[in-house]
Amino acid sequence: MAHFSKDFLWGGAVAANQWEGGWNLDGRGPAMTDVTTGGTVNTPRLITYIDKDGNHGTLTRGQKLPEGAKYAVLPEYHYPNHDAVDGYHHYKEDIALFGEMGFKQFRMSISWSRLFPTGLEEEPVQAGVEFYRDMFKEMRKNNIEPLVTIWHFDTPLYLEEHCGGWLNRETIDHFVRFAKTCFTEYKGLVHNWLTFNEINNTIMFLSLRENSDEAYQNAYQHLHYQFVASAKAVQVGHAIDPTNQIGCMICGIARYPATCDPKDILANRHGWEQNIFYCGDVQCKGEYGTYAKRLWNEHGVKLDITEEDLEELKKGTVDMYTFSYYMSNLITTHKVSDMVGGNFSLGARNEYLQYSDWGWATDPIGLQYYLEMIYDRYHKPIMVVENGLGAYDTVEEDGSIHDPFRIDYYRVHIEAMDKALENGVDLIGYTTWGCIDVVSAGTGEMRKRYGFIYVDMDDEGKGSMARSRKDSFFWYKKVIASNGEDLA
Ligand code: BGP
Repeated sequence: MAHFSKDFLWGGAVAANQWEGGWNLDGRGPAMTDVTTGGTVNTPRLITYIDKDGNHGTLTRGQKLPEGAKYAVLPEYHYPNHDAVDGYHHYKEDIALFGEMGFKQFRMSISWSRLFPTGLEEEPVQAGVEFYRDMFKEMRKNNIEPLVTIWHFDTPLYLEEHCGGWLNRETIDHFVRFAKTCFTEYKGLVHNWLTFNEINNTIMFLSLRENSDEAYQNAYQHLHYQFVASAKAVQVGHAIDPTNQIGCMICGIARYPATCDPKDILANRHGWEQNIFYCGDVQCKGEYGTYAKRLWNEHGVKLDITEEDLEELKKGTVDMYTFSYYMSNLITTHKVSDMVGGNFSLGARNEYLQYSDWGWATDPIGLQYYLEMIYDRYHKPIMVVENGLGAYDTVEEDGSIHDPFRIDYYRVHIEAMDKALENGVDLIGYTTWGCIDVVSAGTGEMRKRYGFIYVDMDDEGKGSMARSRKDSFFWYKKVIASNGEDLA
């Protein structure tokens, strides 16, 4: 007998910049993803610009724009997020397919620059507001509860380029105005919200790119402003509609020490603090953990934090903890010869686990471990709002798509959630990542597919955008209909 409650929120998730497309339609302004090319598992996505002499150039994430240069869309590159999988024109069809699978909840995000093209406007673009309103109405028609991420990696490019982005305290106010617009316009249509997607990414993946004190200074400052923005948005959201449930969203990578060397045990513990607890503690408990001082001191970080900020953090704690879960990593202080390759994977290879084609370790026990540890830490309702396997799909001659590997991945993770429920975790929802194929965030590829629904679109931007049902579509439909009982 499975342990999912009768109102368990089964569903799927996407993000505006990876699903919607329509990047320059109806007044939308650009975001960083619109000047970002596609990459592969081994080659990074590039950010494109024109320098002050008119020469074309590229950067990788975290690199600074040269003096006088401007971000630009260049004709010699393909930008996969421009059209993505055209959810902008297919949302009715997509939501109907989610309804057919029996979704109770659909997680999506609102593109900030579709409402506020530069981020600085006082009033939103009406076409953008209506687009999402119509989408929410469509979900309601299909008995699907929206779960709305307010920020999913898409600060308006103007704010990034001209105003210092999240290193400028004023961005807090721009974000809160955006969030307030969402809470006001969609009152009654939306009850469940997340402020910042994978907020901890800023610190978690930093060491993969660079290790300078300046980089840490910027990362912790950026995070502090986002914490304050989140806390203020939570208060505004509650004031506008007290029934709103607002959550944090953490990139949940479980981590284990690679050996029993006490140095590895401590390094692993410190890794949990820096990468996972740092953000969750502030957003759930309303204050920085005791270890925060150690983390700042390690890099000589001095933050702009006011007394008023600390008050806001206390008043704006979240109602629920949500996280993405794809994999676990091994942490060690020893030199290792067998490192895991692939984007976003860190550390040594775990000989007990299997790895995906993108180097991500499939580890359902890591999900159970994470759920039990986090619930015990915060005692707040939890949702797993991303989980899935990025994999290659083959379309057969008759159009069918057989994806048993995806079904196998989901089965073991749903079983792990069931165990955590049995052990007392208040897990209330599950939205699989990329329930319909979308552009990969990490690599910009289309061929890294997660969906139950296939989209005919390739890495070069060729395809009809037609949707079709994979085998996993019918399987997940059965899982939801049986409330997690029938995983066969
Ligand atoms: C998370 C993001 C998503 C999503 C997912 C899968 O980091 O919140 O936006 O894309 O990871 O990652 P990828 O697309 O790189 O496979």
